[in-house]
Amino acid sequence: MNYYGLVRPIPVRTISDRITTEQAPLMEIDPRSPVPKYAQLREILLDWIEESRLGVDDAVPSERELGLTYGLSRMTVRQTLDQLVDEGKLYRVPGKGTFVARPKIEMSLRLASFTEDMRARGFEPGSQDLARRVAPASGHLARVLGVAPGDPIHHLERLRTADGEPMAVERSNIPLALAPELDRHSLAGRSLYRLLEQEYNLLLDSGEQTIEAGLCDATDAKHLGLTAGSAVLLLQRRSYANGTCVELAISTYRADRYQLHSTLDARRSGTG
Ligand code: 16G
Repeated sequence: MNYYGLVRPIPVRTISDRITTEQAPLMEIDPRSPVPKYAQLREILLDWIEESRLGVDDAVPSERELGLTYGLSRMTVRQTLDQLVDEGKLYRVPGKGTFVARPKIEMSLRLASFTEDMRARGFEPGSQDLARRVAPASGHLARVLGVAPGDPIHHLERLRTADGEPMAVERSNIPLALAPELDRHSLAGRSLYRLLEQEYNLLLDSGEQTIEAGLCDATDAKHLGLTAGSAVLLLQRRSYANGTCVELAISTYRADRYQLHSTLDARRSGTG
């Protein structure tokens, strides 16, 4: 932890040192700025993190020290730290202090398996079976999967981990007719998509997904090591192989570890 190293040599850049406003990071609190002081301090702390002056798990200087360095009241400093904790940029350890959190994982918006996605990011994917059963499709599930009501459906509930850390609870619904003996294969530490491809020749080639904000219920909170009511991302994904719906997955992802990122295209139709 470079706690002390940090507090001493913070170079304070003044307005007159600036070459351009874009190049010059805001390094001091400007009392005349219309930007509230807690928000200015937030920018400063974000600069420290982005410029790697504060690394993951490094301690942030105490409220008292930040207050002294920047001439701010403890209440203002606390407001900044609270906000950064809420945003998942910092975390608190009671009795120890406030530390820099790991960056969130960007949720893949491609049709990739969890295993593939985690490996691509340098994490070791893991999977624990939570529940498995075969049950007749309700009218709703039958409609979503494109089968007849009452058709047998595999329900697989898995806890997905990255480097051993719980990340998501995934509940997959797969028509039994497409993967007849799926329930005889253990999925612990194994890729479902791989198994579907190798054993049933089902290569998932398209999908659709909705993502919404939600609050974690008590069951998933226990699996994910969260408090019930924590923010989560709720995903519903339908995946297809050659036009046939193979899986409806209903998943709960930790919102403190995942974020969405997409590139935006401003081109409008008709403008070439
Ligand atoms: C993804 C899918 C899930 C699928 C799983 C298979 C989402 C958000 N994710 O995590 O539907 O079951 O990949 O992963 O729906 P696996 O092949 O590693 O078991």
